[in-house]
Amino acid sequence: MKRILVVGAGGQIGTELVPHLQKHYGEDNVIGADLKDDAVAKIASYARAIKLDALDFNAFGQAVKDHNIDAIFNLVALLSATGEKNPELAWKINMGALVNSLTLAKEFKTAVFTPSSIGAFGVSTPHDKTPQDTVMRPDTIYGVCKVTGELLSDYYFHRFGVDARSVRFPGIISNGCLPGGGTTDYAVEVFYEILKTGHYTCPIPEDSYMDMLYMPDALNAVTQLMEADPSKLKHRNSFNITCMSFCPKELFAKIKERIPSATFDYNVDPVKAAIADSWPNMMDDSCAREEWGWNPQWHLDAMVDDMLKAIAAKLGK
Ligand code: AKB
Repeated sequence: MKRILVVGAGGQIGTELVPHLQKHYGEDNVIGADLKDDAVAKIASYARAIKLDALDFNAFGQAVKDHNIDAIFNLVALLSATGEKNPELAWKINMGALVNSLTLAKEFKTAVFTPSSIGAFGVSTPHDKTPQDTVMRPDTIYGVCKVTGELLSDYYFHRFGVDARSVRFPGIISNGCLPGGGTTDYAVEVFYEILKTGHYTCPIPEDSYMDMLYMPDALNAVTQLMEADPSKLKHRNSFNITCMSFCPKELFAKIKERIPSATFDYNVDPVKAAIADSWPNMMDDSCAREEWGWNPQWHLDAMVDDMLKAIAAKLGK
């Protein structure tokens, strides 16, 4: 992998994935693309940047051709909670970018990485030690897109030999760019609110468990999987990966240990609560560990310490 195009590069994952890929593959070999002018301007401050609508097949194809791309990282997505507000738009954007990525990968013989998610699971999935291969009947349009994307990516691999690989990301906690429109966003928002105001009102029920991952582990997962020996991969789209599982009450207790004056209450959003309830409590990620050496490092205490330090510095506290 030498020439990489990251589409949807201005979001939570892309903002940190582009510099991570630059470190691995060289600054000039990574191009960050986004639809929005302000995102493109931001990416241009640390990487090669282009304005691109990933739903515009011809423009996307031209970019792959012009830059001699051999790996597409497709991060374009409307997340779970936003998707429920406009399911048709979520399908159009999430599937449009994926279908274009796979079609171009077939045409230009590139690899493709598209994240799947814990959102691919639903209420009928076993919630504890959720197996790699299990019932997948999601209850959100986001999840429907993720399951379809997994199936389509495996189809393109088996039918056309497209090197498509993917992970099922849990909630990703990070201190770069804020997430937006997800169900797991509370686990990022809380750090900003506590450091800004000392108080956080949580939209997720206090005892709702979800898998979580700190950004440095998420970034390593992407490069580790894309560099993995293909002969060792029994699965491709997509691997369960996780590191932590906690509920709001447990995360807030960890923050309060460090900031005793912090206060928390709940104003539960029924849409987000139902989504959180339908997702796994803790996935079994043994296939990722066995097939490509997944071994996350950032557990709850270390993550909380690092988030508080980084966000306090960012806010000038
Ligand atoms: C969301 O909450 O929608 C995302 C996800 C877990 O895929 N963060």
